[in-house]
Order: sequence, then C-alpha cells, then structure tokens
Amino acid sequence: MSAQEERFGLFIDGKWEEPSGAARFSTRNPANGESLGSFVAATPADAARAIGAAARAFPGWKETPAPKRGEILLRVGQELKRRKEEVGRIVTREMGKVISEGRGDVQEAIDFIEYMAGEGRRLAGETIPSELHAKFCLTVRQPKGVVAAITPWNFPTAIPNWKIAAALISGNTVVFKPASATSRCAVEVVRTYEAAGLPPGVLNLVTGAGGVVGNALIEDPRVRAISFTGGVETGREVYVRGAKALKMVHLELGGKNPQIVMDDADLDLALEGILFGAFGTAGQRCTATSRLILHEKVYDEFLRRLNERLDRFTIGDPLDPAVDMGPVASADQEKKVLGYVAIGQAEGATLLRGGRKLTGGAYDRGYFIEPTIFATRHGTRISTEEIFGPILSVLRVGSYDEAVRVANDVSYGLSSSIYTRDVNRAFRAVQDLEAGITYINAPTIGAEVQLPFGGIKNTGNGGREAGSAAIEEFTEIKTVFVDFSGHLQKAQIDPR
Ligand code: UN1
Repeated sequence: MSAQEERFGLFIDGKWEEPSGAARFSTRNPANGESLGSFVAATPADAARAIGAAARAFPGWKETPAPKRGEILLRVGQELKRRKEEVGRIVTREMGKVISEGRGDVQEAIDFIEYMAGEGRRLAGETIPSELHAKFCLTVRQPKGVVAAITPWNFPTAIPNWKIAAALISGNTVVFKPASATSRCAVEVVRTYEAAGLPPGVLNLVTGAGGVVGNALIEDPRVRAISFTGGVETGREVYVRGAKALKMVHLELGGKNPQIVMDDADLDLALEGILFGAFGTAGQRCTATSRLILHEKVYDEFLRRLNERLDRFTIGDPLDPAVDMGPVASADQEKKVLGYVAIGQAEGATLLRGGRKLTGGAYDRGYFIEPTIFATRHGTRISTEEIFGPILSVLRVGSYDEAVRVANDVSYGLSSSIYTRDVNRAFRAVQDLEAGITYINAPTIGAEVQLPFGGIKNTGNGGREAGSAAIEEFTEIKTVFVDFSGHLQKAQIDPR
C-alpha cells in the first residue's frame, strides 16, 4: 500500500469504520495499475455486525411509508446525477470500460433508482372475490427482512443499484457485498445513499473476499434473501448454501449469447450490432454477444466488412473518448481470456484475427487484448462456454432452423438476437429462441431498467431482476381475508 493511497472503511449502522488491525487490499486501474484505494478485508465478525445493524434498522424502515422511502430514493438519484461524470470516471478507472460506458453504467443506476422511487407509490397487490358473503380477499406485499446483495465487477454501479434500490423500496434492509475488484465504486454507491439521508443501518457495506464475507452473509439466519450476480460456479455454491437454510436465492449468472444474421438482414445494421454486442465492455457483460451465427449466403461478405471495421478499431486508455475498447478488468481476466485463445487453437478453430495481448508503450501497464474472432464449428468449447472477454466465435449455418438449433444448443439462456427483414421469421424467433431476452434487429446488449432482466437454463434459477419483477424478488405476498359478516363462515364447508 503506497503512502498516498486513499483508505476506505466499512459502512455499518450509518458510520464509516475501520476495524482495528484489519487486513486490507487495494484495487487497481486495469489500464495502468494506478490505485483506486485501499479497502478493509472484512471478517465474518464484521459481516455479523453489519447484519445486526440491518436487523435493528428493519422494523423502522418497514414502518416508513413506501412513498417516503421513494422520496429518499429520488434524492439518491439526484445525487448520482449530480456526480455522474465523477462516478463514471471512477467506474472507468477501476473496471476499465470506456468512458461512454462508464457514464452509461451510472446512468443505468440513475434510471433504475428513479423507476424504483415511483414504485413506492405502487407496490400493488391484488383484490380477488371471496366465495363467501360479506368477505373481502386481497394481497399485500411485505418486505422479507435483511437481504444480502452480492454483486459483480462488470457493472459496478448499475447492478448494485438494481438490487439495493429494489430491496429498499420494498422495505428491506440491505448488507451489500461488492466484488472486491470494484470496491471503490461500491463506496461511491453507498455514499450517494448516505448523502440522501438514508437512516443508519438500512444499507451497510462490507468489502472483502466472497469466500469469507459472502459465505458469512449466506449462512447467517438473520439474512432472509440473497441476490447474487456472478459466475455460474459461484452461483451454484451460493444456491446450495442458501438452500440448506431455506433462503430465497436469486441468481443472475452467465450467458453465451448468439446474434443470428439471416440472408435477408440489413448487413450494415447487423455489423453495428455485432461490434457493440461483442466488443462493448471488452465482451465482459453477461449479455455480451459471444456467438455470431451467420447464414452461409452472407457469411463471406459479412466477415469481410467486420474485418474492415475492426482494422480501424482503437484499443487503449478507456478515459480517452476516441478509444473503442479498453483493457479487460484484471490479470485474472486476461489469463482466462488468453487461455481460451489457446483452447480455441487447440480444438482446431480458425483464428480469423486477434488473439494476442497487446504490448509496448502504455499497453505494458495494463491488460489489453486484441478483439478476437474464431471461425469454428458448433460444439467447440470456445463456442459453448462463457468466456467474458473480447472473443467472438463465428458459426456458419444454412437455414433459419439450423441457426435456431445452434443458438439454443448451449447450457445458458440469457440474451439472443436475430437480424432479419422478414417479420414472420422475426416473430418465430421470439418464440423459438431459448433465452430470457430476445432482440430483433438489435444487439444482445442494452437492456432497459423498466423491463424484466434474466434468463433460463444455467443463467439463473427462474427469477428476474429490474422492471416490476424486481419487486417480486424482494417482497413476500401476504394474503388477507376480511370477514365482515359478523358470524363464522366456513370456506369449502358451508352449504352452497
Ligand atoms: C450484465 O452484463 O450483467 O443489457 C448486465 C445490458 C446492460 C446490463 C448488463 N444493460 O447489457
């Protein structure tokens, strides 16, 4: 830890604190190694204190009328708007996505917070007729209690807010455990809630290793629900541990998202789509396009144009607005991505371009990898396993049916896309593609916060985030029967 490095603590019960003698870790800019700060490697005891604070704050927060909770969220949104440029730059420096996307990450957080603030005046239940006289039946939504938000590094302000804002508007209190690599972004997220006047204990931050803090959160009986976004292996572990304690576990995991380009597609449009979908965020989105499924009639022409565009693609300092793609997020990511280049070559895929780590000059200080394209047959590891980096597999197909078969034949099902001018085929694809999200004539990335987000198969366990689905994630339904007949009525038993 260098002398000038900024130090950050845990946020528990409305106070920033530094447990004495705590172990610490730093986060670094993946483009140049600069430090973004030093953070506390929390212990299970720290996690327990955060849970205790959240549990104590819960009754008061639950009693706070939802529209009042919404007013606080609106202030959080205003605060984040005011700080958008500053926080966007921190996102870019800590995670490596280009600055337009750093700002976009923060904008997605703002959009969702504002949307959830409005939800404070809805939180709707249902009214349903009774089979008996003078009896009223309805449902109301109630918070679950203390919830744990365990979040990834790739959307370090948006995804935490998807969870935190939805949990808070529903009346829960939260312990937030961010990916270690983006702890500084997590601090900035929490600061916006602090500045908006959120009562102490309602939102708590514990930084540190998943294996220590995450597990402590999952196993503590006071935590009633866990919302996790991350890799499939960790997700499975979270699910199993949570299941043992019969907790609600919400999982958002990986993807192997296809973009299909049919022979009647607008090729220029499809080209813009694949560039954004495959190489935006250096391919490090759950929704990134990692498979390009090309109809044989446009295969050569499309790849020629794609190559031409990538010749002009710039890779470099993500803070430079002229740069198209920044580094991958960490040394681990770099190792994983380069490992998949080697796997692709070993399994006989044709490396059409890229595949190397960029070196020389400023590149030597960061984790820069060329945009990489493999031509491969369906079924190879590179075309079926999630890579989470700038590697695109191209698959050649002869028909719509084959395209759908290939698209669906993977273990994930998050996002999907088809480019075609045939309206009938487009609607068929909506029915046929096995994914939680389908885009017509648009790339696999770019979900909007007011719509449900999530996937099928190994992408999750059936839940959805964002949109009104977010409220379902964080509330229990209470069914209420009000009998105003003045005498005992017996459902199913009284004569009809
Ligand atoms: C993710 O990669 O986990 O649709 C989330 C998108 C973004 C969200 C991605 N709005 O790409």
